[in-house]
Amino acid sequence: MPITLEALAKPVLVGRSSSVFTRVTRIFALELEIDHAFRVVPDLLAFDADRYGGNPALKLPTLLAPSGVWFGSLTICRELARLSRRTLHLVWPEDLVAPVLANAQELTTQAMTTEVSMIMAQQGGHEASGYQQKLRQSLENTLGWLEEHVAEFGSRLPAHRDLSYLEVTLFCLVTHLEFREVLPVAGYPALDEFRCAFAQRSSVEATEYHYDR
Ligand SMILES: N[C@@H](CCC(=O)N[C@@H](CS)C(=O)NCC(=O)O)C(=O)O
Repeated sequence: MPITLEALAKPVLVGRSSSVFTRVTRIFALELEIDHAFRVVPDLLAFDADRYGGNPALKLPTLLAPSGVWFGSLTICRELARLSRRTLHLVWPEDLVAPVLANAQELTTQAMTTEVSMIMAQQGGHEASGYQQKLRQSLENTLGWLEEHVAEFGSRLPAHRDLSYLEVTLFCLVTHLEFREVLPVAGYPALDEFRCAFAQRSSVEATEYHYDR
């Protein structure tokens, strides 16, 4: 059915409760107190863009808002911030001027993408190819780098921040690796400490990963 944005009573987030990129947007929506609806994408192998809220890349999440259709987690989080009545101090990727923070953001979002590729490749039922082995190595190298540097992030990010895209994405990545049993985080004590500290937020508790029925 075509999307009539004007008819929306409230913004609709199109995604999955088991999706790493969707969780990023759900945490932002809760922290920003955006009243919204959630529409589940039932089949990630569907070829029809309408199933993904209209995203021609066949990816989720997508936000349907009165202002238009927004593709991808960062784009969505920015629109949620514009829609919000709250004046939170948000830290975006472009605010990360220290190399360690900018690199951490790059590596975190790349690791999320790598993990998605690994999971989607398994759905095809293929045997592990040389490229899939490279993806795993890339993920392990990246987790090693993040483990080495994560203790610096807290002190280098602005002290008075309410929320940073870096910390939300890193939290969603680390917990998703556990949830999908891609990589046990037990071997990364500093990342695990970060995870425990960030998990104190109520927005985290309300967005626990689970499979939609
Ligand atoms: N750049 C996108 C990436 C979104 C993405 O990869 N989403 C995954 C779900 S977590 C997806 O759509 N997977 C289906 C596929 O890769 O075909 C974003 O930032 O939201």
